[in-house]
Amino acid sequence: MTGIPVSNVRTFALLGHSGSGKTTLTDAIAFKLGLNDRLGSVANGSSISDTNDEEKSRKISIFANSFMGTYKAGDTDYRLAFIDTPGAPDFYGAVRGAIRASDAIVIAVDAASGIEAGTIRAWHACKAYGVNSVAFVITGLDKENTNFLTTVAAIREHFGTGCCPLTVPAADGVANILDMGEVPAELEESYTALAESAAESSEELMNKYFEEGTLAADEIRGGLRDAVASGSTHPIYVVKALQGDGVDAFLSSVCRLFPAPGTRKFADKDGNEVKADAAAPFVAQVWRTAIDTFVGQLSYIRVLSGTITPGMALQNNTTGSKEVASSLLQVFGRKQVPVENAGPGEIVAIPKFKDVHTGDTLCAVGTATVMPDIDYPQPVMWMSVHAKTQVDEDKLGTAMKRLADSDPTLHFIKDEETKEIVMKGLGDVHIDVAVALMKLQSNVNVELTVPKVAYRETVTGRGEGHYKHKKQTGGHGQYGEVYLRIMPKAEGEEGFVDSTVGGSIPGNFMPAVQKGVNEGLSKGAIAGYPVQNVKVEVYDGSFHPVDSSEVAFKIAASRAFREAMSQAKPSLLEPIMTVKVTIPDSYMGAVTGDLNHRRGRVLGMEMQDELQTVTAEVPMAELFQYPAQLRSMTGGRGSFEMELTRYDVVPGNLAQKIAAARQDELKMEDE
Ligand SMILES: Nc1nc2c(ncn2[C@@H]2O[C@H](COP(=O)(O)OP(=O)(O)OP(=O)(O)O)[C@@H](O)[C@H]2O)c(=O)[nH]1
Ligand SMILES: [Mg+2]
Repeated sequence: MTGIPVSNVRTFALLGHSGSGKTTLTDAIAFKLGLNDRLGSVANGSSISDTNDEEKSRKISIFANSFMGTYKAGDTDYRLAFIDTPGAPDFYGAVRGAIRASDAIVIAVDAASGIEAGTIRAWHACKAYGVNSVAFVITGLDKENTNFLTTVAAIREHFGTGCCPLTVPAADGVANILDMGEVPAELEESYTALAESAAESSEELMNKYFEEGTLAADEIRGGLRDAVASGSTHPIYVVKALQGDGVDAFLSSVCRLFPAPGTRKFADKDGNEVKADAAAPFVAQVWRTAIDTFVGQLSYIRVLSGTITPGMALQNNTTGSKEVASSLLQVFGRKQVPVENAGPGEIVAIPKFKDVHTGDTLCAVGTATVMPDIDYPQPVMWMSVHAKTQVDEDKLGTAMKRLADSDPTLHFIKDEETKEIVMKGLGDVHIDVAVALMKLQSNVNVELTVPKVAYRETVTGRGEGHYKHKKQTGGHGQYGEVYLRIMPKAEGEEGFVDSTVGGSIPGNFMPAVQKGVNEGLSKGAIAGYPVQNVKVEVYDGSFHPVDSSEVAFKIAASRAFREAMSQAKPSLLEPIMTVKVTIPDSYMGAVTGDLNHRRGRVLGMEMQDELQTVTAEVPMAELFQYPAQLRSMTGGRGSFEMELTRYDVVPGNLAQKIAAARQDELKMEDE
């Protein structure tokens, strides 16, 4: 038992651009909280947070790792739960989970790089997903050519004058501006901003502020808590994590100013508030699922209400399964620290549930609460996955399931048209890491290829087809004759129309005729791709009272279809994606030029917070390598999303090439 009341729990996540120093700060905090007996380092692979082999070799975070510890601020013990998230857009799914689990967000800004695409994305995510309490931490101030006030100005310029420095560089490290006594001239404006924010929290303070023109540090502190809770003030901190400077000042302020559980309102699917009451029935949401080499599946929960203890019986209100919390753990790499209980705001990992997934709601038996799903970004990159050997093939299913269970942004889909297994993710790094994790977690080796495009065929004109299938030499003969025409299908029209009159094709053979047509539709006329958006009208034919059969009519229909297709100006269709590319303004020329190069059509541009969003329609075939190319074009400052919009005609010369390649492929399949 920690014995720490819910009002003294602080739960926050670190967000920011990749490389902005989140993990380095995490190591400094973890060391301060005594979670580690030495200061971990990203650079030398000893970080308490980046412990996966892939994280260590790439020197980036991939997972959202959570930590809990106790910190004394003044005479009071506080329970801190915090999450280090990855900054790379490829692992943005982890960030969404972490936001759901947190009451406050701290955005890291590297003084050497300033405000980056990842900083802005983090800020918008807080707004979009209901976190009011957002603070900033300036890192990297020990680097050359950096300046504290310049970075503060950049933050205020982007995110408003509610962003005010609270801890600042001082002669002997870092100091809290409210403890400085004499505030240096260059920080006076910041101090005034803090005083004004604090004054707005109560009438009493407001009156005093008007009368005296300023407030004392303690009065400001009192008012700031409300201002941080409501999001009218965003504290800016300075931490020199590598030197250990400013960590205490940061943590003390987090304890004093950040909101306690219950301040950020969590409501269930029906809109009922789930109160942060340690004595209420237990409710928690799974915000992350991890695969651990030793214990298997680990479900990370954020407790919303009530208190959980090891051995407790639970129900999963999302899947309906009955579960038991075998143990409560904190996991840092290979180290597992048992936790005795967890109450509102706390984060623990629970191993070996039967049927629990990310986003599920776990409750005390008899409690019906279901939390809203966590919203994840849609995939923007896909590759086909092929097992290297039969041994790999046999284990591929398990490997894919493990990965998909632990990463809601990674999808495996069997494409029925191309017969390939397609892995969809948020970018090339995401896909590369997934391949590495398959090897690491399941010892499965796979190769990737650019996916086959699911082309379609259609017609742009009308065509007539006729075939008489007649074999009447000796014995039981075969006879069926079909006349049909084919044309583009208008919206709402039937695809197959029987307009025969006078029983030229008897009704009982019409299903066989339709089968023959369907066979033709599934194979196409140009390159063997399925045909869509055509109308087939069967208008005449003939039959023989003895020799006609279903088979004969099916053959006749399929041959007539082929003839009609070839006359009806068939064309190849390809999937067209609508893409939204978000980039700093300076990359506009390069990015739109490149989109044109990809046969894209720019539909519009929109500017927000110095970022341009270009909307364009681009053929899917041109986008498979786009995430990596966009990154190299924009130095990692671009991001994009896309979705399938429609199918459109492939230009003639390209269509010929595709058809030729497809014919070769079909020949190979036949051999
Ligand atoms: N000089 C200096 N280097 C820093 C500081 N903070 C981080 N670094 C270095 O910058 C690199 C990236 O730091 P990380 O802490 O891994 O950054 P991150 O934000 O966790 O990055 P992602 O996990 O990729 O999003 C590492 O080599 C750190 O040692 C700092 O305050 N000063
Ligand atoms: Mg990191």
